[in-house]
Amino acid sequence: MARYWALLFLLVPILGTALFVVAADEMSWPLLNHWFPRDVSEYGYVIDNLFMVILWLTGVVFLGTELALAWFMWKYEASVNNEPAKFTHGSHNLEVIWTVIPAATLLFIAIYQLNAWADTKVRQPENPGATVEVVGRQFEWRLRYPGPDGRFDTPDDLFSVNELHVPVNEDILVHLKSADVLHDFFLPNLRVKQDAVPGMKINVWFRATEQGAFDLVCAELCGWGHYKMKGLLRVESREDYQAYLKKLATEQHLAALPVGDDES
Ligand SMILES: [Cu+2]
Repeated sequence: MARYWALLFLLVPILGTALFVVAADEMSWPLLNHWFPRDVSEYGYVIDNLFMVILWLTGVVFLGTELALAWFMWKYEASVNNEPAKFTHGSHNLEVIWTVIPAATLLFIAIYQLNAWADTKVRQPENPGATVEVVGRQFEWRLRYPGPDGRFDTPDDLFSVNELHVPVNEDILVHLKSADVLHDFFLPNLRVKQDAVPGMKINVWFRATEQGAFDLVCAELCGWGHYKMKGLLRVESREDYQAYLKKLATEQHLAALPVGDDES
């Protein structure tokens, strides 16, 4: 009777695995497709591959430990097991084994992901097609383009809020800042996620391979209005991008006051 507990705990690995399979299988279960959003970036597959490698590693360990737990609960259930408990003082060999295996696994992941890290965090594009400054503040994204002269902090800088336009198939360089607290610049479809830290300018880059409108969200719980810190990434042709900048320039030069003048 009491062995039902072992069966109950056995449901954890079974249901856990089933949920992952269902969530990943968008063909059979389109409504339950909670896996990754569509990847529209040059390096997205690198991040996804790394994620899958780590998921398989941790998945196997998860199944192993959960199955062992259920098995021990079944085998050593007190009401059906009359043998007295045996106490030991541990095993030196076991300690060595379960220290060395995780250490080796972590070392493997560290080496395996070196290229992904380099591509997304170290090898900054030398001649980006567009540069934009993104400032997170409670609770919006403030955007600034350098304008025709290609330089920031000049009178022709262009400003907008929450709607980031970038040209397709070009390297985009983002100068990421925060005006108040920690925010997190997250472009799920481009697999780009970077904290915005007060007092720092952090460079982020990506290359979108498809035109369209995608989410730009804050992935850091940054205050009461965090939920509404939602912007839009519009990936468009170079012509449309230029036209957008021109429109911003016209609007801002018509305005009596500089639009979106940044306090940061
Ligand atoms: Cu935020």
